[in-house]
Amino acid sequence: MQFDVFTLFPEIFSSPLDASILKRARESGVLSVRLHNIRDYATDRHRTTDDTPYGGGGGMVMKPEPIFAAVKAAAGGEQGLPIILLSPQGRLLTQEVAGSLLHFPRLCLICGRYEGVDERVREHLVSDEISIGDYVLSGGELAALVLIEVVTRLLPGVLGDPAATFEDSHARGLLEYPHYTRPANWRGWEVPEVLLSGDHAAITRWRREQALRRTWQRRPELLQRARLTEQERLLLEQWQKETDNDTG
Ligand code: 9D3
Repeated sequence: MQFDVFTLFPEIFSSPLDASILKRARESGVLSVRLHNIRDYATDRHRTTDDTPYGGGGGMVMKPEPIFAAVKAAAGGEQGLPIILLSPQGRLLTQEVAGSLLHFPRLCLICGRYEGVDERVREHLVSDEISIGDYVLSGGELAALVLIEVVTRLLPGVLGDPAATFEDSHARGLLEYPHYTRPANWRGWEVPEVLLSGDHAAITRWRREQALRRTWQRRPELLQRARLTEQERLLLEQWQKETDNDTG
């Protein structure tokens, strides 16, 4: 998978792409990230990439010409090539959205800065607009890195054990169960006995219940779309009755 990233701050990408999973994916050839500095495509003497907004108001807006020129130079008019703007107004990045991007061999990511980009970039260049959540970043770069990481983890051969990916909490639509490692007793804090029992059926049951309970307590909205067994639905009903009794 190839990402072409358009940014005024390519240096932001160095460390994240040069460590851990993203580093290995690049070394193995599964992932390629090409960084394009938008400033290199500004043609005036000061290589200007931003300007004051028409109509007034504070802040600066990214000029359209250098962005169009950069994308044209890197991607030409390649048919069906997604050109994604990272923006607070985009659709929310989810595991499902990441999965839908997987079948493209190549993606262009435009990172905005300042107050945003000239609207004509959106209207006439961009094919998709993605946000990573409802909080304020200084620009699209960290969001682009999040997108690259989320998508890369889904590429075949990137993670060691595909079964582990499948069991990922978010794959099942639930939060994770609690994890423990040695020592079994640390400062008097014990690991739950069932995990030491060697009874794999009991361990699986315990983990399912823990994952379900956590989701119900912390992210109940996830339960609407979670893939649950009949057993799990009964447990939920039972917990709900218990709370209704306690609070009623
Ligand atoms: C404080 C500035 N805001 C004025 C109302 C608007 C604003 C402009 C530009 C807020 C953030 C940004 C820069 N953010 C991104 O480019 C961005 C982003 C984000 O801020 N949150 C979540 N996802 C994304 S993707 C790109």
